Amino acid sequence: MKKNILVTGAFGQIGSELIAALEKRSGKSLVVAFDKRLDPNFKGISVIGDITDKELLRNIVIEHNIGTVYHLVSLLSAVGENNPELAWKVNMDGLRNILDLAREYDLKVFWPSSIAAFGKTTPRENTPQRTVLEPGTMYGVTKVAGELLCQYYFNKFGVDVRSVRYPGVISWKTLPGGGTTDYAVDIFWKAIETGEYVCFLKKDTALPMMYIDDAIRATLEIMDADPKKIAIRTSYNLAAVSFTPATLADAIRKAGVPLKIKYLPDFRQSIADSWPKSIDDKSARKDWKWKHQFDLDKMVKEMLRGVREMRAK
Ligand code: AKB
Repeated sequence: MKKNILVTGAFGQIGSELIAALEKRSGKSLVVAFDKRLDPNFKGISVIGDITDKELLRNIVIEHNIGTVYHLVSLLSAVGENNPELAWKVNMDGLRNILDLAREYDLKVFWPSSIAAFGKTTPRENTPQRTVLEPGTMYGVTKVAGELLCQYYFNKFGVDVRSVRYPGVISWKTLPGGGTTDYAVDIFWKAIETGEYVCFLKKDTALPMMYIDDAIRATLEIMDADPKKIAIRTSYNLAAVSFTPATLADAIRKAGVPLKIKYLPDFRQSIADSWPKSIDDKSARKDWKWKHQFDLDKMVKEMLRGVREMRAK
């Protein structure tokens, strides 16, 4: 019998759009959504619970005949710094539960790492796939530990777990929750609502970013790839565009939206300063043919259209 799909962190920024994409193409496979809170607009099967509750997850796997898990639950960089203990618990215990169940029930797993796995000692321009990993945030620590855990479960137990290091993901349907790259989403809402934005990063802080459609496609493509092509079982570097707040503000103005911007950096500045400015993702491009489709102008156009559509609802 065809096995079903579980998405954890289902109603978050990436989960909500991944579920829609999976439902579109999954044929007869059911997609089961797992999160800590219900989305009242979600029409499919959902289970509400705590990712650290392994027996609950086991019951879902058995009851819903799960064969694949997209494990997206995570506390992001900024919220993680406000509660490092919880970040460790949710991010590490959650991943460990999923990997243990994958081993027991032969599940295929996707788990995202992040540019947060890098730190101050990493080369910041065109950051290579294999390089120094000394993150300065608890979120980053859980990403490095998580990458190694994934590789360990693959080597030791044959768990087919695949991963990419997401850059900042830009989307309009669901807001991101508590990251350092969130400014690049907030700015679109403020530009349209008030024409003014106060940015929590300095104007010249370059960070790697990606439009949500590219992030979802990368996620599906790495999971569809022939296992023989997945040479990296920690996590693949993944890139699309890199820009600063000032460049993004210019691109929004160029698209016809007047925008005044002020810069008031807060604690997130030092997180951003420890991350790469740009990423070398040639391994992903070579191994499973990754190719981004959204450059800065195309992304800005889509974001402005999407935010306007949401506001009209
Ligand atoms: C964050 O800013 O914490 C995330 C990430 C880059 O992983 N968006």
